[in-house]
Amino acid sequence: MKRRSALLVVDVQVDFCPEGALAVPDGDQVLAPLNRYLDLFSEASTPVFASRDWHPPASKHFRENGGIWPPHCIQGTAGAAFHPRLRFPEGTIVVSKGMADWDDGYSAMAGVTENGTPLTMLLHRMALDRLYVGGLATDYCVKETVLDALKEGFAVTLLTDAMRGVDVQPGDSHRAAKAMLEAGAEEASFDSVLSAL
Ligand code: VGL
Ligand code: ZN
Repeated sequence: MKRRSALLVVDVQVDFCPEGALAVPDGDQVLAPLNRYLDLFSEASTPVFASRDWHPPASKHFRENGGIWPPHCIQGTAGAAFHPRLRFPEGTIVVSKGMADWDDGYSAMAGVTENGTPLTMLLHRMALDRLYVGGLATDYCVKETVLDALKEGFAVTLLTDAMRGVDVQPGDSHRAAKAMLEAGAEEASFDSVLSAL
């Protein structure tokens, strides 16, 4: 059966790019390949979702409250904005996550739209069952999003050239990619996506 696809761009926000509050090494390197994918998918009328880390000013996710991260992506701040060089098409659906002070919010599947609709529910309602996923960071939000999506029965294709990891421990991103593939994700290049659409 042919699957109905969506593109999910995970957390490409100012704070995760160089000079941001929680900069992912080479995080801005995802911009060019993602823009290429965004053009391709919007030309094919594929729905586009953009998740964002959207934390309250005090969160147990942050170091000062027992978490492991410096404060980042605080709701409404400049650092929480999508990177200005990302060209989201009109109609892109924004999904916010990590909004409660007890919530790490790593998985975009647990995020909600501006109307409060959970992403998973919306994907089912739109009859979308394959997700193409890229963004930041490979070893946290991309990984948790992909593992959740696979558990929920979605097919997932990793846009490997359009993601980067934090690598708190060297090799974390590599291990994350391996875990996602072992859980059933597929990998794609620009050309393979082009012929699959
Ligand atoms: C993320 C660390 C903390 C991510 C979010 O988007 O991968 N990583 N918060
Ligand atoms: Zn976060």
